[in-house]
Amino acid sequence: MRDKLLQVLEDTADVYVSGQEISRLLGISRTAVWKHMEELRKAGYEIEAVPRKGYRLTHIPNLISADEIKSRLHTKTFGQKLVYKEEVTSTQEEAHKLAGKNEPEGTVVAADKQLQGRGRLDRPWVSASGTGLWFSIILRPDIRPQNAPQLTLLAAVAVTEGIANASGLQPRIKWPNDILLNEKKTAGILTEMQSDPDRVQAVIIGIGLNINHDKDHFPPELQSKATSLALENNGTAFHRADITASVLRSLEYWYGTYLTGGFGAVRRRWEELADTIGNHVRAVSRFKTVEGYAEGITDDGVLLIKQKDGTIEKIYSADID
Ligand code: BT5
Repeated sequence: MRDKLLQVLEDTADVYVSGQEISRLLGISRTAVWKHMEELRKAGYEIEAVPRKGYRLTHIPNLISADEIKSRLHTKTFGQKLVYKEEVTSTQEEAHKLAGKNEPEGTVVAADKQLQGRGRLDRPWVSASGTGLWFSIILRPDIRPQNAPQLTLLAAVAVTEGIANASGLQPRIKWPNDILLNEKKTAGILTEMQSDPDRVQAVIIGIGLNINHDKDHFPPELQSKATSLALENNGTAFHRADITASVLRSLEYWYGTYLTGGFGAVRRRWEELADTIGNHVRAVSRFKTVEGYAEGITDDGVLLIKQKDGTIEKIYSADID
C-alpha cells in the first residue's frame, strides 16, 4: 500500500491532494492513509500537509527503497516481488537462494551496496553504496541450457533501452554484456543458471547500473574504462529508482517478446544497438585469442569472427578489445 500511496503523491506532486481523495483512490480509510504517510516521513520523504488543502510531496530522499522502485514499475510480474537490502554480499547469491526456494519468475533482489559484487569469471564488480543500483532477477524460461546465452543479449537490449527511456542518454552494447556510454562501461550483466542436463530450472540475471558515480567513486584502474549516467549527463544525477524501474519494464517487454516470438526480434534489435558487429575485433578468452572481422551473431547468441584466412570462428565467451 505504501508504494501505491507514493505513486499517488508523485503523480500529484504539483498540487495538493486531499486525504479524502487519497482514501478514495486507494480504497482505504483516512486513518490508514495517515499511518502510511507517517511511515513515508520516517523513511525520509517530506510531505507538506496544509489544512483544507491536503498533502503534497516536497522531497524524495536520495535513498532508495523497495517502495520507490515498485511505485514506478508498471509491470505485470517483473519486480512485483522485490527484496531490497542496503547491503549484501552479492545480489546473485541472494537470488540463487530464493530461486532454490521456488520463488516465482520476476522476483528481484536489489541492493544499495555489495560487499562482493562479481562479474564473469569471478571478477570483482565495484558496487559502492549511494551510487548505482545492483540487482538480480529470477527467470524461469522453458528453454534448453544451451540457449541461455540468448538471455544475456536480451538483457543487454533491455538495459540499453531502459537507460535510454529514463535518461535520454543513448548507450551502446559491446558483445556480449557491456553497456557503454562514450565507449566506457556504465552497466554490466551476468547471466547464471540452475539447470538439469536438458532443462533450465532458473536463470539469474544480475545487472549492475552505474548511475550517480563521480569519477572518484571508481578505483584508479577503472577510471578510464568505467563511467556512470551522471558523468555522461554533465554531472546531473538521476533518481536511481527511475532508472531501475525503467530497466525492469524494458526487461519484461523483451522477455515477453522472446517467449512468444523467439530470439529473432531480440537479435535484430541487439544488432542495431551493438557496436561490435562490422568492426575489426580481438576476442580474448582464457584459452585463445581470435582476431578478425565481427560478422554477426548466431541464433544462439554466439559471435562469429571472420579471420584473415577466411575461416569463421565461433566465440562463445570472451572479452573484446
Ligand atoms: C560484468 O562482468 O560486467 C557483469 C557485472 C554484473 C554485476 C551485477 S551487480 C548485481 C549482480 N550481483 C553481482 O554480484 N553481480 C551482478 P565482466 O564482463 O566480467 O566485467 C567485470 C570487469 O568490469 C571487471 O574486471 C572490471 O574491469 C570492470 N568493472 C568492475 N566494476 C565495474 C563497475 N562498477 N563499472 C564498470 N566496470 C566495472
